[in-house]
Amino acid sequence: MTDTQQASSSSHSAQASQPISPELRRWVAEQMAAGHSNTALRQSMRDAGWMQDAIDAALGPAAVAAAPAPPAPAAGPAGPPTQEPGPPLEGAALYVDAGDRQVQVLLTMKHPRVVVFGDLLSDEECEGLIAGARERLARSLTVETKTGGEALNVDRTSDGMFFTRGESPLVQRVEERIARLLHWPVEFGEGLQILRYAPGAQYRPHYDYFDPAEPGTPTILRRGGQRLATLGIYLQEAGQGGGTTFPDVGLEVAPRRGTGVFFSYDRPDPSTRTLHGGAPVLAGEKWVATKWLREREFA
Ligand code: PD2
Ligand code: ZN
Repeated sequence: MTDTQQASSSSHSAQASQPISPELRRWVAEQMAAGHSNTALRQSMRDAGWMQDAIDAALGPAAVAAAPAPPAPAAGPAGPPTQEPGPPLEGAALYVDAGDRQVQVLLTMKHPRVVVFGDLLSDEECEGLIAGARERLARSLTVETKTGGEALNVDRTSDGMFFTRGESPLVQRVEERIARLLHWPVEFGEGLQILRYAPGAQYRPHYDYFDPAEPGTPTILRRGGQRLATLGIYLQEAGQGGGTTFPDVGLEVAPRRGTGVFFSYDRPDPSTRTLHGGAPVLAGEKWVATKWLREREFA
């Protein structure tokens, strides 16, 4: 697998004779339109169990010629998107320029790809986001990949809300800073989500990408494509507990106010080691903002 959404092996199972369904043709056209390479798509299909003749039929010269051209990259404040969201970290930088702020680099990890940022938001910005969200909180839902809808989830006991992108000067400023920091256009991000965890609340370990094997995922992906990366920013520290955990690698990030934890996943697969959770809050209240970055414009 490469940087593409996986061709679901459940909907396109490997057989002796593999007809190219309209659904597969659509998937190929969407992936090409999103700018994924022919080589990457071939690897995705191989990984999903397709045989070479079916891959050639789906991705040969005739199919490629019939597909729409990839769109011109969107020019956001961070410039055109690169392959993956993420900060430039060459030369073991201590700070990353986020436009209106020099953000500290506190920790980097390669696999999973994790970066912890210090001083990403000021105390006033954290308080402003909490104040704007407080009256709009509701028990958190999670996106249901089984149906493409949303549902209450016992694994997630926080309250939450979403700001619309750019809905206030503060939200806009924070989003522009994130776009510069991670070199990913504002338009490719979901609205900022705010979560509040009361004592005992937690978010059990999960992946943030949409599981390609689930039947509701194609519906979800129509709006902006796959999630590629997550940035969580702590707005208020719990008195105790509430760290962000990465169980595959034994990492726990302390939820210090103004600090951000970024992680990216170049494929929607557990091999990215991006299983992560919000540890139970043991005392006080934890508030966190989450920004998810998509493959394409999230309109
Ligand atoms: O609140 C957190 O620490 C947390 C942990 C894991 C939030 C999310 N995931 C999320 O919003 O996806
Ligand atoms: Zn998560």
